[in-house]
Amino acid sequence: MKDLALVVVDMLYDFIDGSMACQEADKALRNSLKYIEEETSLTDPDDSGIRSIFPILFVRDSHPANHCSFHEQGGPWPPHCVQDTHGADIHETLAPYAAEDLCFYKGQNPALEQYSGFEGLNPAGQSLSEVLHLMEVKNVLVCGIATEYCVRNTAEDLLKDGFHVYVLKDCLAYVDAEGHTTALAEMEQEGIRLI
Ligand code: VGL
Ligand code: ZN
Repeated sequence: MKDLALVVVDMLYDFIDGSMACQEADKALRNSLKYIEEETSLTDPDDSGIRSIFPILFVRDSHPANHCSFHEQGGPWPPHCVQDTHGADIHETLAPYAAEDLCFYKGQNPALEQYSGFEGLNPAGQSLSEVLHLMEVKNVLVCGIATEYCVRNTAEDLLKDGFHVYVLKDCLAYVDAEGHTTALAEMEQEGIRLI
C-alpha cells in the first residue's frame, strides 16, 4: 500500500536507556516493534529480506559534540545522540527495518536546534517531505520519542505539508508526563489523529 508510510522518530539509545532516557521508552519501543512486525508478517514468506508493506522512515537526532542544545553550550539538554556514538544508534530491535536512504539526520549543525524531522536530510541530501512526496504517500503514521519535542514538531510539519497524520499513541515516550498529555491534546485540536 504505497499511500501509507510510518515515520519513526528518534528511537535512539540515548532517548531509550542513555543520557536522555525518556518515560515509557520501553513500552514505546515494544509497541512500535509489534506494530511493524504485524505489518511485515503480511509480506511474502519466500522473500528473505525484511520488508514491511509500507515504507518506514527514520528520523535521527545526530549532534556534533559541541551542539548548542547541550548544557555546556548553555542549552537545555545533557549531551545526547553525539554523531558516531552508541547513543545515536537506532535501537537494535528496530535497526533491521532501517534503510540508510530512509534515515533523516537532524541537529547536525552545531548552531541549530532542530526538533522536526522535516529539518533533517538523508545521505543523498533529500528531506523527509521530498521523499514522502516522491513515494506518493498520503497518510503518515508517526511513533517515537519525545512526544513534546520531535514527535510533535514532525507531526505538525507533516500536517502543514498536506499529509493525513496519525500518531500511534501507545508508541510514544516523553520527557514529562504533563507535557506529553498537553502535546497530545493540542495535536488533536490541530487535526492530527491519535490512534
Ligand atoms: C529531542 C530533545 C533534544 C527529541 C531531541 O527527539 O524529541 N528532544 N533533542
Ligand atoms: Zn537533540
